[in-house]
Amino acid sequence: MARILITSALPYINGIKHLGNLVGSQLPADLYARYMRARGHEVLFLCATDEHGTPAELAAAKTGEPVADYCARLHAEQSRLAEGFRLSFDKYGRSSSPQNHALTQHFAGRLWEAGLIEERTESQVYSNADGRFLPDRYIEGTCPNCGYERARGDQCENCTKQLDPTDLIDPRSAISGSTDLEVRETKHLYLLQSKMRGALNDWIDGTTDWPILTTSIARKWLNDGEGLQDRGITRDLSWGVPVRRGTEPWPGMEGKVFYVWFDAPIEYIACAAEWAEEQGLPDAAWERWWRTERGADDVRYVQFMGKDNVPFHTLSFPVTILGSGEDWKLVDYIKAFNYLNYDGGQFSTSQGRGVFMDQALEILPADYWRWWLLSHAPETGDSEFTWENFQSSVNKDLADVLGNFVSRVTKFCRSKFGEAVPEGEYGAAEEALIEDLARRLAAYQGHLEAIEVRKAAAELRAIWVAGNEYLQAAAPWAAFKEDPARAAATIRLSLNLIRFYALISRPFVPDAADIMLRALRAPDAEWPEDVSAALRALPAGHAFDVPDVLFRKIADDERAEWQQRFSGDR
Ligand code: B3M
Ligand code: ZN
Repeated sequence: MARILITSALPYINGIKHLGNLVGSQLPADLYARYMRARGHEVLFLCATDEHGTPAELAAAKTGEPVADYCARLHAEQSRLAEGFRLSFDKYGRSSSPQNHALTQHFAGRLWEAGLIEERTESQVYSNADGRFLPDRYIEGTCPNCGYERARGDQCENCTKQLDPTDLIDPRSAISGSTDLEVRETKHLYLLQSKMRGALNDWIDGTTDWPILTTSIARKWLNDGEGLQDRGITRDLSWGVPVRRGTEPWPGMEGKVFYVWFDAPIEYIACAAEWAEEQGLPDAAWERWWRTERGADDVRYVQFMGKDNVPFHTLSFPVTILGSGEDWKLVDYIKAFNYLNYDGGQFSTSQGRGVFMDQALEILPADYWRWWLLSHAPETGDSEFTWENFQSSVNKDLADVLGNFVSRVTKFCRSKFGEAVPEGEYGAAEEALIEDLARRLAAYQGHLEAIEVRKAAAELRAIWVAGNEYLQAAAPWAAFKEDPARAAATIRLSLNLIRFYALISRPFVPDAADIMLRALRAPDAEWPEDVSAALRALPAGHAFDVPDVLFRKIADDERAEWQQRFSGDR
């Protein structure tokens, strides 16, 4: 039995996430966590809301709530949706937790002592009307290059020229529109990432089994000079982790907070501490996951994230960890995802384009979405959600293949043999199926262990199909008259197959799996280590119930209506 620490990238607090966000990290992380638990490993699966930074402040300002209240409300909302999608986090924490405050300040203190933090004075635009410094992208004005009137202080989106805020003609605050701006001096902390280049290179060299998407991004940033620049880790904001050196004040840094990308990954650690506190466990209970000298050397740590987050996890966060000089656990494996597009374009929060987590659960249960998203995970390249594809996957894979098998077998048995597993000797057809399934199960497990999500889904579907083909060929409804014993054997095997399907499908479709297991009165069944034994687990005479329809079909007119509703043209 292994110990596996799993984290998903932390969703930003501002607003409800769309299905592309879900499949880019949290959902595949859940698949892996569920599978590893089912195989008997000890798993700690953590995620949290990423609550600091300007977007959170602005979102709160928009609703008129104090930012702390806004974050508390959105955290509760995101937790509810995570439960709705059956994301089996051991803890869904908050980057604004006291644990993260303390740890972030602790790391800053250690990095300072190690000579990896430098204080620098710089000039920045201050808005008198807003009473705050403005980050570059919150300054708007006319582009000196192309004349576009809504260029941002970091870049003109019309001609793509990189800009400094002082390049803009007629600059104004993007928050209030005020032109009462001035340039003021302000002091900030810089993390001297470049000093850690050697250590990072050694570490990445030592990782032999990382997926190409991850290492290529890491190496590009590490070696092309651009990536490993010294990085400002503080901001002039009020919402965030106050700048301190450990528990000491930081002279000259009063009223400032750490930059959100400095404190967010540290929440992976703090979240374990939040988990231990919630469970009423001592600190040693979370430290054995995170501190190598307290046992975390034995832990396999796997991170899930979208590809845009890779540099922060392969460079910035490791700089924090390695630079501290302490015995913190480093990530062992990073699984990164490309993007999911929506119906010929992108998901867009501002235009209401695409399906968001709350809307998805309003129209269909979690399993429908889990199955489609995971079986189309954007692994090797970007992938695309279309309603036609979603409808056909749900109707074919879930309703016609898995759902129909369960309903046909249980109903036929009830009408011919009653609601209990019939007696019946397995013959050549059953043995051939068992052999085929044993091969397929091994492949399926291999894909899940390698976190090859689409391949795992494809193998699972093939396993469902194999059972259907067996049943179709054995045709117990026809055999029943001539050879009732043969029909009984087929049904005995098929009922056992439902149990087997439930167990192995559970990481993908947990609710359907639970319904199947309850109907078979086998709720505590465990992962089928041996197919032959698993398909004999329910003995003759074992009672069952016919479950309700597992998956309903999506009709054409519903599909058309949803397509219209989520198109963003409104
Ligand atoms: N919140 C960005 C994102 O969701 C960011 C991830 C933080 S992981 C420490 O894409
Ligand atoms: Zn321009």
